[in-house]
Parts: sequence; C-alpha cells; structure tokens
Amino acid sequence: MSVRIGVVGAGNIGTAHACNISQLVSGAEVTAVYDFDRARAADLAMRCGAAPLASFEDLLASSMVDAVVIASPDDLHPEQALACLAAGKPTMCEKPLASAVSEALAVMEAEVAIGHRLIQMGFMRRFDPGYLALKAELSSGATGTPLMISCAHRNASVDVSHTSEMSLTNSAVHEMDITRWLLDSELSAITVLAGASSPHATAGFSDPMLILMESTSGVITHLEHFSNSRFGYDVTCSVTGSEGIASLESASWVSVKSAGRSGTSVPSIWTDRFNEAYVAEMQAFVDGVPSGELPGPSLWDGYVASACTSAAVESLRSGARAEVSLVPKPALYA
Ligand code: ISE
Repeated sequence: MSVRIGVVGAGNIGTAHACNISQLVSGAEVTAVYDFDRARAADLAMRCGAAPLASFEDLLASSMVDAVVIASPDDLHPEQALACLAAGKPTMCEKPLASAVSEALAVMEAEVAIGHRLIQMGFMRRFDPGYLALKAELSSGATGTPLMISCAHRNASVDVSHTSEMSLTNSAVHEMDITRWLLDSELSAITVLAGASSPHATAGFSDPMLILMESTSGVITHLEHFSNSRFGYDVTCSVTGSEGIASLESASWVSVKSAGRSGTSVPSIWTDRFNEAYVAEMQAFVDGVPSGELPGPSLWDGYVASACTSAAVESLRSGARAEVSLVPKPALYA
C-alpha cells in the first residue's frame, strides 16, 4: 500500500519533493498540498494529482494524509514539526529544524517524550553518491586520520531579502551537518569571519564569509560560503588526512573542449546538483514509514545543527569565536 503524503510548501524545494514523490520514489504518492499562496498550491497539486488544501491544519487532519513533508519557510518549521509530532504523523522536515536553538531543542524534547522517532531531517547530502563515496574513502583508512577539511559552498545568487544570518542558518547549516557526519565527531566551536563583500550583495550582507569549525576531535574545517558566485552552484569538500587527501570536487556531468577552451558544466541550482540525493532521502523516508524505523538524519541531528548555526550567528555578531554547547544526547538517538 502506498504512503499518502501531504506536502507543506509549494516553493522550489516543496515542488522538487512533490515531483520526486510522484515520479521517482516508489511506494508513495502526493495526496495533498498546502501553501499560503493558493494558486501555487493548486498548480502543484494538479501536477501531482493531489488535492490543494486550505490550511496546514486541514492537511494535518486530513484522512488522505499518512505522512507529511515540511518544505515551508524556515521560521515555520519548528511549530509545524511540533504539530506533526502531536498528530503522530511521520514527517520529513526540511532543514533547518529551527533557526533558534531553543526552538530546535523543544521539538527534539517533544519527540523524546513520545518515545519513538517520527521526524527525519532533510540533510540530503548524506544521501548524495559523492558524499557517500567520500565517507567510504575516509572509512577505508587509505588517507589516514582526518586532520583538516576545506569546503566551498557557493550559490549563483540569492533574493534581495537574504541576510548574512540566513547564509548561516539556511545554507551553511549543510556543512555543519556534513562535517560532523563525515568525522563522526561533534563541533565544539565556530568562528565566522566577514571581509570584503561582493558588489552583488545587498547593503549589510557579508558575502562571502569564511567559517571555521572546530570539531571535538581537533579537526578544523574551513568553509568559504558565498551566495553570489554568479557562475553557478558549486559545492566542494576536501579532507586532508595524515596519509593523503580525499576530495569531492564539484559535480559535473559533461566535459567539453571547444573554441579554445576546455571545461565542465556547472549546475545552476542545488536541485540540479543534488536531485539524486533528494530522491534517495525521500525513498529512505517512505521505506521507513510503515515500520516506524526512520533511517535518515534525526531530530538530534536537527538540534545539533541549530546549536552550530546559533554559535555561528553569535560569532558573526561578536566577531569572536563562539562555543557550541549541547545538551546530553537522549537515548532515543543512541
Ligand atoms: C537551500 O535551501 C539548500 O538547501 C541548498 O542546498 C543550499 O545550497 C542553499 O544555499 C539553500 O538556500
């Protein structure tokens, strides 16, 4: 029997998830869509053969909805995640769980009180074949003990409403998660350095930023985060180990030599670069719903990522290194 999914949010990522569920994920269908923009919801619902519903509450209460995908604006994630927990509906929640660590903690504590996992976090990079290969390479031991990580995360452009804080909570949050996943080690401190800014960044928006993350195992990760690269979407990660270097270069599918130039194509947006990962994370979620065993990133991962981005925002504001402080890990996530 197929898992009937209600998608909350019909923007870029909600649309990508809904289309993936309808066309590429097996064992699931989109039955309901809600977006505050009714026309947008109706359009997406029609594409998926689903019903557009008038409110989030209607979607959650609908007998047509077994499970929920939260792909709404970031600030709505914590209250919607809490409502999904209260309704007992398995949920795939887009990152970030919350911009404020206190809100992320409240959601995690609500799941702990229920006593079993209901929410999988949308850290899709953990399902990307490139990152999986990088993790397998590190686990093989061929490059030795990881000592330092060098990352870049570049978007072609962002909306005029984008802020430095959003670069941290909405975007660099991916590196906070993937670094701890690659290293099997928590982050202990973050320093954000803002220098010269792109002429394409709006006033007051520090872009690019250099983000230094220290792990409890002593590994330092440096991340160039840039929201106005202009040339395209570019994500790289290179791990320097005691015996060698393992690098995940920019994904590229075609290499062309023509007109005196040689090069590869660059994706324009994350849904192009990571669609395989988005499909795989959704398939894992759907497969986990019937048994209640969700294999993907947990609310502990969502909470820790929010603790890291909160430290990053604190460092951006103060100009100083900020420590990441975490509550003890609940047994539910052991
Ligand atoms: C977006 O929400 C994502 O999740 C992308 O992976 C990230 O690169 C982008 O900066 C975010 O805005």
